[in-house]
Amino acid sequence: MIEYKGLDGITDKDFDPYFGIAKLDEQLKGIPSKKVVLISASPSVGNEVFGYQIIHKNITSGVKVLVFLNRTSPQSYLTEMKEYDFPANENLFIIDAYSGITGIKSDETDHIRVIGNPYDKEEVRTKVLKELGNGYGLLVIDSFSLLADFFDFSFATSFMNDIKKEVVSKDSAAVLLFTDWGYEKQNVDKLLSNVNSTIEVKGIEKRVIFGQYFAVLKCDWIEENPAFSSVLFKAMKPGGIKVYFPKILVTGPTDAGKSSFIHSASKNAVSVDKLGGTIALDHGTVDFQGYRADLFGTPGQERFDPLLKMLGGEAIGVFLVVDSTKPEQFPRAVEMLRKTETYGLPVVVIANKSDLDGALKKEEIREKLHLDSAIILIQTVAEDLSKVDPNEPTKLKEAGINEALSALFKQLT
Ligand SMILES: Nc1nc2c(ncn2[C@@H]2O[C@H](COP(=O)(O)OP(=O)(O)OP(=O)(O)O)[C@@H](O)[C@H]2O)c(=O)[nH]1
Ligand SMILES: [Mg+2]
Repeated sequence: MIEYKGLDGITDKDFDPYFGIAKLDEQLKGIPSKKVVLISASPSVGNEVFGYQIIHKNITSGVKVLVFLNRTSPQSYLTEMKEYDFPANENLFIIDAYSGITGIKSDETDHIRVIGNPYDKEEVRTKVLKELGNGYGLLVIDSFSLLADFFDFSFATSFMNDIKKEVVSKDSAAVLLFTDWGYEKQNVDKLLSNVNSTIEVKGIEKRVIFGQYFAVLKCDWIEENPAFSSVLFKAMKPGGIKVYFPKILVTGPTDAGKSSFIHSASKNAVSVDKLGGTIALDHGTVDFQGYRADLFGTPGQERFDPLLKMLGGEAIGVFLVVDSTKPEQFPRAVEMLRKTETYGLPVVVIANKSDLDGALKKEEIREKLHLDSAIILIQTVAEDLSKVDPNEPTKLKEAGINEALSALFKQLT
């Protein structure tokens, strides 16, 4: 049984397999057996990485995955997966419906089955259904739209129905990668109505594509039917699909620990500092539980206040860092939220330096900051106080950092 640990670190063992994609697994609780999922991309973005990510997640969790491949050769497929740091293992099996088209000879192995004549509908159908009968946790078709191009849409749809019957009887599941090249609407609608869940993958386009997002269009195993929001993502090489937050602001009074927080949360942080104090900004990229976020830190000193509005522009969430021993700075903290014009965005308050003598308790801080009960407050503390160098961003303990990141990330999608 495989595990997916979301932002809460919760393992949901009822469902199997999973997408291995943050937010998607949180919204849909994985891919239950007997279900068929369509990943439908617009032509400008491509959805192959969704396939790689799903395969990787499942084969590394002990789920046997069968890939029906007609888009490229098994060799280049495996090479590309490796570029995302997703190596093959003994749980991955491929049906090669590509080599026969190119005339390149491909040999059957334990893990690669070859379709001799990929132009023969019946050979394709029989070979896939027969192989599925041998028992797999998941079938991935890459690509379903190529099947429709190659034969015709009605074959693709009837083949999908056969596959559906087979996965229902064998307690398996299927993911179809589909690119909508402008097929007839009634064909696409029929396909969408026959699958259990559809996830669309699209680009945000303004002359060039400057962002990509996915959104759950439908899902028949989530009962309450919540409104699924669209989720920005980046496809990283290596790393795969990360839910992406382009700008999160980190603000708060002088010396509270903003730079320390950013440096502790990210691997590559840079600061523009003078004698330890930030004079322009901090920037760091965070990778956490399948999420990626860019953190931007403001200076705390009032003489830099003219920068605050600019730094706060386009932020989608805020960490407000305060020094737990300095309630006299709390009005300043609230003023900084106002000056960055981020008031009203999701905010998580970080009560730092909770190790120091005189640090206020959580409830005292909430009261003195006049925090609404819905706002989450997390205490953080430096890792090893004997190693605190006053001229360096201090390393904060990971537990507090992780608690703060998951508290804000949960509110952002
Ligand atoms: N004791 C203790 N010291 C801390 C802690 N976190 C940060 N510090 C120290 O507090 C000082 C300020 O930390 P920074 O992270 O530079 O604070 P800042 O909010 O970025 O400061 P400005 O950029 O000047 O506004 C540094 O000397 C840190 O070593 C903590 O949890 N405990
Ligand atoms: Mg700083």
